[in-house]
Amino acid sequence: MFFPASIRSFATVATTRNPRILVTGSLGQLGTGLVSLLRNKYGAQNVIASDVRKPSTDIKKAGPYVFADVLNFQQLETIVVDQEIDWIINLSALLSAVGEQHMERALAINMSGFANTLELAKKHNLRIMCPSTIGAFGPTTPREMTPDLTTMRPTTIYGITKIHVELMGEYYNKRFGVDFRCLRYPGIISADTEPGGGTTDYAVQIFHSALKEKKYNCYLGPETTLPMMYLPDCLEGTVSFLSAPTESLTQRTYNVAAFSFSPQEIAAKIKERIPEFEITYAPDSRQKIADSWPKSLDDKMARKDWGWTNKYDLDGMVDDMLTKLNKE
Ligand code: AKB
Repeated sequence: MFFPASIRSFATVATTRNPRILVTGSLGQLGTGLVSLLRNKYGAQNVIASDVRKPSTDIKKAGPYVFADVLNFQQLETIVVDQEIDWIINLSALLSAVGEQHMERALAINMSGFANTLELAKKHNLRIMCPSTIGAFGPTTPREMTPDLTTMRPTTIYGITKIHVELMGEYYNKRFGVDFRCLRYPGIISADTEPGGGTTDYAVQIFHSALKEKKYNCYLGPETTLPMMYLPDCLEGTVSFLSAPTESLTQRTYNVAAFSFSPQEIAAKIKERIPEFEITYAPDSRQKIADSWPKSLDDKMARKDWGWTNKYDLDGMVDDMLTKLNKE
């Protein structure tokens, strides 16, 4: 049966009371910061953080935290019903490099886990957001200023599962009116939280090594340019996208970009600030993955439709990362 999107619009929820939000996979690189921003905006008690691990005491103190495994539909549904959830943000995923090592688990979490949350969104009238990635593109995609709609033949399990997320979410939106929203994130650089198992992780590790050891051995070659973004921009952008009026969205999946750099470019920026720093290169299996991804993204639709903008450029990000990590 076809339900027009307007019937399932969530504008009513947003205008009558703050949304109640469940964030899955909240202990990953993005989750802690996203939960905290959402709590500032919508109230601490309205944002339920969840994951399959024990949280730190600080996280536990900051607001509600529950165990939630995206593979367990019934358990998720209990949380959605008991906690009167309106929005679900599914951050549970295995990233590109680790996904190649644990293919079955990546398929399960990234596809079946997402399918559970999407089905819950349909059944309980939820807004659902699940990130996609530059990894959804592939070696036959145009690599410069890659647009939202283009050739997409990813060659990693991660990319394949994220294309699945995009297509299934858009299908549920068209067919059942589910308010599905999706951003294609570039590599995310963060000071307080560590990435895990991605191809772009080097862009975080390099800062830690530069400060501790004054050297870094990079697993990607010097000229491997990839799109990147600083975490504060990623989080602000995500919250703004989540709260954008449904009518402003002309599509459901958007590229978002900030700047691009290669290992030799970021190393030069660090060396300007830490002159003793030296980088060496030992490309491994992640090189092939990085070579199949875009060098830069065209995100004009996100900028036009819901006002996406990045505050940090490359120099601003490098300065802020070094300041924050130096304080630790
Ligand atoms: C990864 O490297 O796998 C992720 C991504 C770009 O989605 N950081």
